[in-house]
Amino acid sequence: MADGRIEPYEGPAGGWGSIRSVEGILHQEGRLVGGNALLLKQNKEDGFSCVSCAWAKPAEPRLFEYCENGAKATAWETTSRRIRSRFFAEHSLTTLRGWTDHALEAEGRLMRPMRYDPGSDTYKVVEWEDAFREIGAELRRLEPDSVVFYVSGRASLEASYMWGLMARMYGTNNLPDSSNMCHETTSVALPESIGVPVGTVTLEDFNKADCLMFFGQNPGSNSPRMLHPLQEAAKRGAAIITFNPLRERGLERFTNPQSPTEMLAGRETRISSQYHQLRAGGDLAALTGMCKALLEMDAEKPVLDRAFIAEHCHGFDAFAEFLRDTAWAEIERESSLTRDAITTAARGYAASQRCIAVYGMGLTQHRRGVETVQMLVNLLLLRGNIGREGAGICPVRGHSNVQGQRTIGISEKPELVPLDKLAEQYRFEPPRHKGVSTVEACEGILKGSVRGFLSLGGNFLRAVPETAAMEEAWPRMRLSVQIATKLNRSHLVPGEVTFLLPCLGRIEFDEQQTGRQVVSIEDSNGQIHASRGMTPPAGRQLRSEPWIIAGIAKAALPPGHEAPWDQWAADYSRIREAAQQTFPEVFRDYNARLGRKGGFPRPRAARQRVWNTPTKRANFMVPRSLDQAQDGDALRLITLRSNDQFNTTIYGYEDRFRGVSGTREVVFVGAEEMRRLGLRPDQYVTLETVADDGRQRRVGGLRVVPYNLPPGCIAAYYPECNPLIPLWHHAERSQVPAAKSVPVRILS
Ligand SMILES: Nc1nc2c(c(=O)[nH]1)N[C@H]1C(S)=C(S)[C@@H](COP(=O)(O)OP(=O)(O)OC[C@H]3O[C@@H](n4cnc5c(=O)[nH]c(N)nc54)[C@H](O)[C@@H]3O)O[C@H]1N2
Ligand SMILES: Nc1nc2c(c(=O)[nH]1)N[C@H]1C(S)=C(S)[C@@H](COP(=O)(O)OP(=O)(O)OC[C@H]3O[C@@H](n4cnc5c(=O)[nH]c(N)nc54)[C@H](O)[C@@H]3O)O[C@H]1N2
Ligand SMILES: [Mo]
Repeated sequence: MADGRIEPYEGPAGGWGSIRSVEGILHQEGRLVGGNALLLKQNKEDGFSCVSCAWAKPAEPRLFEYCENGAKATAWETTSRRIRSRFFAEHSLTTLRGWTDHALEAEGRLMRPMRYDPGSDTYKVVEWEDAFREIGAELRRLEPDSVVFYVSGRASLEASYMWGLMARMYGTNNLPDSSNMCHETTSVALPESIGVPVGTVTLEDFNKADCLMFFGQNPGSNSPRMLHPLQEAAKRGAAIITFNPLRERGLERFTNPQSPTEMLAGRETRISSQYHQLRAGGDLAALTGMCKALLEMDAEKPVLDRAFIAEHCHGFDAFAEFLRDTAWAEIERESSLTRDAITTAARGYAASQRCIAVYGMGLTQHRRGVETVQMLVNLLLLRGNIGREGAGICPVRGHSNVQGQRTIGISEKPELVPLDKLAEQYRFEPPRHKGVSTVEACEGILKGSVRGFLSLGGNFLRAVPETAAMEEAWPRMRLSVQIATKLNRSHLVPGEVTFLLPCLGRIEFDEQQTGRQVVSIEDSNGQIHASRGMTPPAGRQLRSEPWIIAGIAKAALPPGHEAPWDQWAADYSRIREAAQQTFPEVFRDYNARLGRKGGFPRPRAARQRVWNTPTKRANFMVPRSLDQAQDGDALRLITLRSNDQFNTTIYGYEDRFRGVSGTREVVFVGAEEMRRLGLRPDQYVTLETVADDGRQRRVGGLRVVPYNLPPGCIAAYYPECNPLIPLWHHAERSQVPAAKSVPVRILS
């Protein structure tokens, strides 16, 4: 890997940089002519749902309803590059384990089902039917609870429904998904506070809000289509109040690459009206401070929505007492913001009538993430900002259908799934005990209790913490089955019996017995809509996810555990009918409503101020304390996404906004820490985890990049830094790995 170029980027988010970047990847993936036409169908009524982020798709789309990173995702999936069987004959798995994440996926689409051959340490072609027969035989020999059925959040509602049912008929609730590393914190926090597991806002609310607060979410890279409503909000004078240790360009200024006037005039819109660079994990304290400031302001002049609190909320008095008892000194220490700064933020909020609070991994991936999300809800409740037009809570989900998977039954928690319904519908006795989350699956793999692992997409080994120990333990498993579009690290660490099964991507035509199929997904704003394939499949041997799941289910399930697997694989509208029967409230008239323009919304009671909580009210939640972690004088490492990646998929080495090009082997360090630690720019260092569990965790060869960061925290890229995250370092209760405050020291 070249040393790369480090140069501050002065441009806005969007703008010409964005256009050049899209052209670059279309060219690289051999998609120059067809690619542009395809992009016109992205996020359209008669087209496909983007395979990148989960941000809402408007019912009245723009001509170009895609962004720089959506275009990259499309080019990456529809690439003209192919992995032929010859490739595997020529490269052993041992060799391939020396390749980078980028190099592996850049080889192109997987083309044939493969079985690992331990003798030659290579993958060899297998026929689909043989693969199913062998996988079925292995599964029948294993204890159901020793097998894990992981899903990454891209699989459609239809595939996810079948996957969940297959696991339960097999006999286990071991159904972790990527959400366990992501917004599980939200799924634990919000039901207790407001009685729904998801956000409460729609796209129209964004057009009506006069205040937006951003906590730990980076729209410029991770949900760039959101920059349009953000820009419109900024232009109409809405307050945009941001909390982030880093100054992220998309939250600072934006030029709409689809507006000729803005592009030609070089006109930028300033986005955030206030930008607070707090320390990593400082949000719980900062939010507490904002609530406290509101209470203090209210003593002078009413700013609380007393009527809403009296009619709809529970626990206000205890919460107010907690705020009075919490000293500003503690708030300032934990957040690293001044009382003045926090009060200014509170004033901006108090001046608004309709406020939306947006958040992402900067809140969920911390030890005290659940309490932090609940404190954000407290702040909204104080001014009645839930269940009202132009206001609400907005967790920005990651994968395009990760929210939908939970809706349609992918969960390790049996209480979240209508098991009685499934029992009745399919005449079997579903397992009633809890399954494993992602962290628990990792624990099981480390101690040997997990014997089989099936993965519907994703790159589990690269996405989870504790990379070294996980890779060491994986080969002791009996069975590893990976269903995927592109080659990644998780495919290169085999179990005793290992299959790699190539599937169609969402952008491709999905022809089945009854014709071309449509799938559906639920976006981050609770809207369920259809997605149609638009391009010929990359190869004749590729199969759809529902077809593959049907094949495994038929081979693995004991007699008497029957569902119409073949009918479902032949006609996805039949899967939707079945899902409608299982979840009648959410998926009422599923097939009919899917055909509507813009799809249909899932019910979210909190929008109507109906509170499905134990108290039947919206609850003010009081945290145990304000400190995130007892990490002493360790630095808090934030693991970041670049603008040129989708999770473990590394498109390239251009993190334009952060001015890093040609390398990912860097660590961002603030001026004060540079001085304190005596570091020089461009010096190479090693990061070491600070933990007293007797295990050494290090990542070396990182080039020091001076960066605007508050004292006490540094930043580097995910997944390169995952070897540093101890498995036990996760959010309390939600078990989301605390990837935004890993305790480390710098060795130079
Ligand atoms: N192009 C692209 N799009 C994506 C993805 C991708 O990798 N690439 N991934 C998808 C997925 S699965 C997800 S979950 C989302 C992730 O999208 P985001 O939620 O935006 O996740 P990150 O980029 O990991 O981090 C978000 C921000 O949190 C800030 N941050 C870190 N620590 C703290 C903190 O303690 N407090 C505060 N207030 N801020 C903090 C970081 O500086 C960063 O700006 O995006 C989805 N969309
Ligand atoms: N340190 C650190 N770790 C993190 C995070 C972090 O911020 N910091 N973020 C966490 C988060 S938010 C998430 S969501 C996880 C992501 O974890 P995963 O969802 O497991 O990982 P991805 O990188 O999204 O998976 C990419 C792979 O999916 C496969 N794929 C792509 N499209 C399809 C398809 O249509 N079908 C199938 N079957 N396969 C497909 C391709 O083979 C590709 O290589 O990582 C988590 N890990
Ligand atoms: Mo995610």
